[in-house]
Amino acid sequence: MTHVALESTVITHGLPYPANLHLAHEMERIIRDHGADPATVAVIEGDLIAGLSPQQIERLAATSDRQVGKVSRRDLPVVVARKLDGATTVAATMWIAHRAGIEIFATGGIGGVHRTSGPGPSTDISADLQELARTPLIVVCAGAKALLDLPATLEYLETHGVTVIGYGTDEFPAFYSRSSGLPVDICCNTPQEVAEIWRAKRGLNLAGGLLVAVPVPPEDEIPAAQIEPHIEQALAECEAAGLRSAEVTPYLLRRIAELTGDRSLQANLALLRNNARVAAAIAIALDSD
Ligand code: PSU
Ligand code: MN
Repeated sequence: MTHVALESTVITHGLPYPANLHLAHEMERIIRDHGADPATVAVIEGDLIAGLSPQQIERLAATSDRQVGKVSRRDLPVVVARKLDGATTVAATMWIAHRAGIEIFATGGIGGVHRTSGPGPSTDISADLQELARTPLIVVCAGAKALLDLPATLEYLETHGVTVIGYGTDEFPAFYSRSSGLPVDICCNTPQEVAEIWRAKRGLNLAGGLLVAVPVPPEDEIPAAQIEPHIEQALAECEAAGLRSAEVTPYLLRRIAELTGDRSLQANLALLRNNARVAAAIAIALDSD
């Protein structure tokens, strides 16, 4: 069995209904069509699940107004103890997927180091980055949104020993945009190349994950200059509203989606489908050694 894990915060907090529901089912279908098995991850009534049923996906997707909490590593003991539902972030999905014996995970954008308007570095650093440093899983993403401090995000990953692979690119992609001007550690052009690096990492017993960054398909790209004014507006509104901690990312995601309209939603859906394809191909390559 070659499983590809999928997260659920993107379903509850990252995309509007019903596009989120269709996308969640579509990513599973793409993975199956490539000969691998999807495992969408979430917490349901306190149980950690790697492989939601279609009904469970529907239940998460249809919850409006964030009735289902966003669950990162620190929230896991709380939702388990209280037998709650929870939508897992990249960090919590990695932890649960690894525990279930899964080696690869497809998502859209990872969390990172937030931008700061004041002096000095930001202290808002997503738990996704820590998780990449400690949990052994291949994470396929489209980079990270430019609402984050991308140079600081890549430096954090470097400091913590996370190899960043550009898939068909030398640059770290910026989610809606294919390039950020920031170099990745290594470029791979085939699933086999990624599988070889993963095997070497395992053979060396090196802790932590491997980040595979895949640019959004060219036809769905939104140039950085078009997104940037909207990002700046959303960041200013977020600061004015005094939002902190786990509220920041969902607020920014929602606001940028509102400000950029249908085009950003289409780009978001396209890159998620693309990442499901790439992750499934890598999963098959891992399986055939
Ligand atoms: N970035 C996106 N889309 C998302 C997320 C981030 O472009 O859906 C979600 C992911 O689940 C990610 C989480 O793990 O937000 C990060 O939240 P925070 O920054 O609070 O760690
Ligand atoms: Mn944060």
